[in-house]
Amino acid sequence: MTVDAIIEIVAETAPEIRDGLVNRRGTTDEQNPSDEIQLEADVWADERLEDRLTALDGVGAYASEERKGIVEAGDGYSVTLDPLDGSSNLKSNNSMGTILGIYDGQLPAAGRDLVASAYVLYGPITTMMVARDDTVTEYVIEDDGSRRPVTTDLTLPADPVVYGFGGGVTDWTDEFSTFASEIQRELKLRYGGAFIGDINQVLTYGGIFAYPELETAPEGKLRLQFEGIPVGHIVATAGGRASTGTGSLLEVDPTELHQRTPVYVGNTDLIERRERV
Ligand code: FDP
Repeated sequence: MTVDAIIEIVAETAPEIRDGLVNRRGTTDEQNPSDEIQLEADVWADERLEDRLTALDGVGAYASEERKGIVEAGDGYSVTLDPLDGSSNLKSNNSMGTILGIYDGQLPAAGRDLVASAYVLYGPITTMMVARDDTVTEYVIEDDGSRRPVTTDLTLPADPVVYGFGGGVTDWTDEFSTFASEIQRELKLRYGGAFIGDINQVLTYGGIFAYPELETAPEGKLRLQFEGIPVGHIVATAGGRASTGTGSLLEVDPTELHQRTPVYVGNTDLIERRERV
């Protein structure tokens, strides 16, 4: 069925994206719709995935963090991609990811329209986390693009261990600083600068990731449609909670494709504590 085929295409493309990074570390002269300078790798990964996904029967629309508009492809699911999440890590050779959302509805779409979400992590090994049918499965992706499940029914560990908070400390709001100083006394810092790398730490060890609202950017940095909702869905399906800091991230109705949002994801009690501050 189409949902399987979409996930399959992203998995099959992952080794090719990984292999192609080495010669695409430079920047382009272009900016993405969020006014960030695009890397050659961002544009290339987006084009690869757009070509393959829009050719699939049952894909109705394709949208990505790297292009302004929606590519209409016929009738069927709306597919969103952050083709290379955390691509500024390419310069320093650190982890990056690809984030996928599959929505049964027109874009921009809310969390309730998601039928599946997934991410690929380009770490020392290539893995894929898939949330669908109320369960999360972690796969290893082999060099030929095939997938092998390594963890089924993945759930967040009950006792949280790690935290990662984005944004400059001097740009944090007083409210967030108060919350952060409590957490910093309880958990161990793990922040690598790529959402997917940092989220995988939280799903593995338990804890909290936040890219909060900032004094200079009240909407934070991460994109609701391409990053917040799909990753929030994976964390919620694994038994955690995804929030804007004041309410569920999965209940937000996006008004613009590229809108940003504060993101808080991780163990439910930690996220609820933030919502109560
Ligand atoms: P990047 O700018 O490298 O694409 O998507 C935005 C993102 O990375 C996330 O992956 C990451 O969590 C965050 O930005 C890192 O931002 P900071 O550099 O401000 O820490």
